[in-house]
Amino acid sequence: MPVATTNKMTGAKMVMEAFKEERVEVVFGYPGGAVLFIYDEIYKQNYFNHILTRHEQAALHAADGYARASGKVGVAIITSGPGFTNAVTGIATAYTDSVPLVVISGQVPITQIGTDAFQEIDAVGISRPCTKHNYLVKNIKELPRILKEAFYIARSGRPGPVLIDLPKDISATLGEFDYPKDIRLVTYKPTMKGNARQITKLKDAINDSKKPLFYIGGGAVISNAYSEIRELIKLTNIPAIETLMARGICGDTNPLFFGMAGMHGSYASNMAISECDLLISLGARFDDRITGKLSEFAKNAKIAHIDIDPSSISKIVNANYPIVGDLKNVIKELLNILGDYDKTKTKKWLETLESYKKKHHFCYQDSDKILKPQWVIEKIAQMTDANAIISTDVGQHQMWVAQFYKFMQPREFLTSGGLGTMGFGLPAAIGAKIAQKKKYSINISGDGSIMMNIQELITCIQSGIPVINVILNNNYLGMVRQWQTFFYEKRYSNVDLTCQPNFVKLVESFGGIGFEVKTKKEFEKALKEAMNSNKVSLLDVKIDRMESVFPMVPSGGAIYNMMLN
Ligand SMILES: Cc1ncc(C[n+]2csc(CCOP(=O)(O)OP(=O)(O)O)c2C)c(N)n1
Repeated sequence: MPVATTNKMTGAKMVMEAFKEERVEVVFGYPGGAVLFIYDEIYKQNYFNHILTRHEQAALHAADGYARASGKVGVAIITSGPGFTNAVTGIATAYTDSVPLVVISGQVPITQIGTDAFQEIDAVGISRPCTKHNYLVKNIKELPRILKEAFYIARSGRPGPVLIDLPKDISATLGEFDYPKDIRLVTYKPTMKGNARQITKLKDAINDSKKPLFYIGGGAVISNAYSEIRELIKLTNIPAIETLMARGICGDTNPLFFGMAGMHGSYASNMAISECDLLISLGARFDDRITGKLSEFAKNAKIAHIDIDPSSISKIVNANYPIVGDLKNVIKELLNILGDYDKTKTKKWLETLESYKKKHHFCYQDSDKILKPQWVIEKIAQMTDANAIISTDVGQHQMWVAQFYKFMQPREFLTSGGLGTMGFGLPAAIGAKIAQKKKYSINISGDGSIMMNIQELITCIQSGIPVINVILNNNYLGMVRQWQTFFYEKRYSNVDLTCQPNFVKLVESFGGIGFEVKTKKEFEKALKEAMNSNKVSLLDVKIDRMESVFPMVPSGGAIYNMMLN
């Protein structure tokens, strides 16, 4: 008797069906020979939108920006060989910042793997160190399960990018689409609940501590724990600091928030780390940009480390109170058992930190002759009234944004913290605008960084995505210039960018609107116009060339030794 084959479809169609099951609303990608069957199916379907970027790296950053802004899984499709290698920077960027992505790459047909076929590359091998998990699909029968697992693995536990390398012949092969309802992975079971005994020990440690400090990292954003964290801070009166990746968790006007920590962190936050007696890490990973010289880091403190990823606990700094679990759950549990914590205990400690805040806060010497980048950033915050998602590239502008923009909520700031990828900002802003249509999506970039993915302006035009680009133009690879100023006796080796395109004409040639800005008045006028236009725009803002980012902890130094100006 013939077997009913109602569920039979090609591998390419299975990919579409899985996207439907996973409620994917947007896919970013770039076609090529190895993914032609998939693109043929994309043509036929009408339940998700496909955004054609102009470079595979940008497809990955756009999917990443979408994921960061929405909290959902970002999806990208790329072709084999150069399509895949172009995408590696985007995959690695997402991996370092724990961003959930499902990436489908085309591969040469199974029979040609290992033959140096046209556009063959070992995608699984190359991506091994920069994906949370990866698959080479060898049999059509495996594809439904692999698709289901990929979404699950990408978003669960410590999120990250998952790669599915799909040979072209498999995308054309017919098979049964039995999409699994449940996931059964014997070796992968993220711990969601923290150990009750450990949480009680942490509670006791908090009670015993005279100078406790919450050190909040990107995990707080990922686990959507911000309201619990704000409650915890309020209930205990314990001061808090954030890493770059956690900006917005506390809300910048919170009186118990003492700023961003690390190499370009606030004086008060770095002193708080150096003087606290209990450092409570909430989803932070003790990056070297925060710790500085390890032997001097939080020398007087016992360390509590809460993280969903067991391998990150005690990896860099030994934890006295290790707690594996989802941050939101652990904090809820902690809130349950804290009882009547004596809020007055931290009074003196807060006074000390307040005095540090007063002594050195983020500041700059404003000028009416030349635009200061910090002023521009403050103005953007003021004019958008926190109704914006800000993405950045990498360099001085990134640090000024982290210091001077008033972040009131998480997921308002998208930046490549771990890998530090120039070229991230514009494509990430595209993804962000799709995720949060009602908010302004503003990419604040440097004149060096913007050139790394400027072709994506045309993606914005073609897909009707009105991203605002503000270039803080100092005619330098500014951050490198800053290091050369202080640590290489002003030998400005290969950082001069005085030769640059006419950015206004450039964006106009793409079909957007541009403004050259030299004064405060021009800036306000241009930004207003850009915000009202609903068009792709670019503001070329000429800033003080020699402005530097302060405070600065010299690389490898102790974080209490800050260069303050
Ligand atoms: C892809 C990549 N290449 C090189 C670097 C090293 N790098 C870090 S900051 C920087 C300068 C950035 O200059 P610009 O974009 O003009 O920003 P600014 O520092 O002037 O604000 C460079 C080259 C990097 N982070 N990423």
